[in-house]
Amino acid sequence: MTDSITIALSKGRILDETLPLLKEAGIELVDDVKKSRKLVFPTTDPSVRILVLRATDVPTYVQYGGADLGVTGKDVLMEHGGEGLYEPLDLNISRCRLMTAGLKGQPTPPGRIRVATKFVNLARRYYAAQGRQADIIKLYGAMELAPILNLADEIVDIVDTGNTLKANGLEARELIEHISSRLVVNRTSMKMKHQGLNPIIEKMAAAVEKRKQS
Ligand code: PRT
Ligand code: MG
Repeated sequence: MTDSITIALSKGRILDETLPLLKEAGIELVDDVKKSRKLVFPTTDPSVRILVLRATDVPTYVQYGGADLGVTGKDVLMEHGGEGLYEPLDLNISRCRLMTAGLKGQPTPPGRIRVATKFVNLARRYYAAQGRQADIIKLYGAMELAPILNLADEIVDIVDTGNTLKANGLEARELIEHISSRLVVNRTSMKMKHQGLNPIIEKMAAAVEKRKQS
């Protein structure tokens, strides 16, 4: 099915902001994603179907061609590495910052430190680029606990308002990257299905521009 298109979306907060953009590109879900237990959704465009996945699985599906297009956070893409993917469009949604953080008023100790994060690849690259020695500890959630329980000197995590850090006695330290969600495209699909994909990418780009204007 060379002309059918599969789009992988991230469930959770990114999904809520992606659906209106897709709608402006003429693609609407037939079912209510929130109420359904389906993983594959038909759309109002018979040639387009949508997968709703964990954000961290989106780059993997698109890389291996399980999906032609995907939407996920830049943080997730940086951790994945972006292999096999084009990143043609910044959707300017789900914006936040990727930061280092530690216990308030306790500066990072000199020398080798322990860093807890779910972004292990990204953190390893970041500290190496800074010329700092860091042992990276993989966690799957509640990173804020790690410094409190002396599991780590610092964490690498997403910060939006800063309320989560503050509520746990932590403070943000260094900005690693400004984050927003991106449209990614499988490299082979981009060549083989450009006739189907280009109009979607262009319409989504127009929808993003329109929002910037208003
Ligand atoms: O639940 P699961 O493990 O599958 O993933 P998830 O919880 O990371 O998914 P979800 O739905 O929260 O979406 C994650 C994506 O949204 C991230 O990859 C970012 O690209 C983007 N995003 C934008 C955020 C935030 N803002 C955000 N505030 N992801 C997470 N947060 C969390 C952060 O981890 C921290 O716990 O919110 C807390 C910080 O918020 P403040 O406002 O207290 O600073
Ligand atoms: Mg979550």
